[in-house]
Amino acid sequence: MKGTEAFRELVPMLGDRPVVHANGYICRESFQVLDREANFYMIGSMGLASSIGLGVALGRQDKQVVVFDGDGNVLMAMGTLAMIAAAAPKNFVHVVFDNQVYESTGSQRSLSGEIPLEEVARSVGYRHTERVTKKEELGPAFKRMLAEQGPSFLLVKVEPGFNPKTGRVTHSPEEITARFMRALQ
Ligand SMILES: Cc1ncc(C[n+]2csc(CCOP(=O)(O)OP(=O)(O)O)c2C)c(N)n1
Ligand SMILES: [Mg+2]
Repeated sequence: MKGTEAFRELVPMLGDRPVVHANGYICRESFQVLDREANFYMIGSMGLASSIGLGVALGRQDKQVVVFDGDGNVLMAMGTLAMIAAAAPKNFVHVVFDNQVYESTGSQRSLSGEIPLEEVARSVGYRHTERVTKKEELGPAFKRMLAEQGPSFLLVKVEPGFNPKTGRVTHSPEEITARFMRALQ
């Protein structure tokens, strides 16, 4: 499945849950499918969506918080997986779109072909982890993630194939922050 297909499948299932996005194409794909006030787009800083999502989950335990992450982002911030597992927020759902490359910067190969990231998450102590490779498995797997106690980790294997003509997130970082905080109120 293509990344865009995966986003089209998951976005309608989000309800009003806050979603923290990793930088690059993850933000851009999701923004293209549906821009939501409850979307926080991390523009620029790679690796930090998971720690921002952890902060939101700990601060707002009444909300289920979703992180849309990339394989390169997770590899860059692997220590954050341990931090999330140790803090063990029940309301934390980590979704990783794994295309095995750093697609946003020219598709340099990442290590996720050799290192199963959901196994890493399981080893450090995420309560629920799954890997999905087929499009028809994705919706049911995400539904299970939303129903389970977290922290949960869903690895979604996608083919690289982002359309570079897809626009960028047009909101400024200040606007993104203000909207996101409004959506959390
Ligand atoms: C600290 C830092 N290093 C490098 C970059 C450049 N950069 C932006 S997106 C990206 C690739 C992200 O890879 P991945 O998480 O796998 O997402 P994909 O692009 O494959 O969707 C890189 C290297 C950056 N923005 N910040
Ligand atoms: Mg990638």
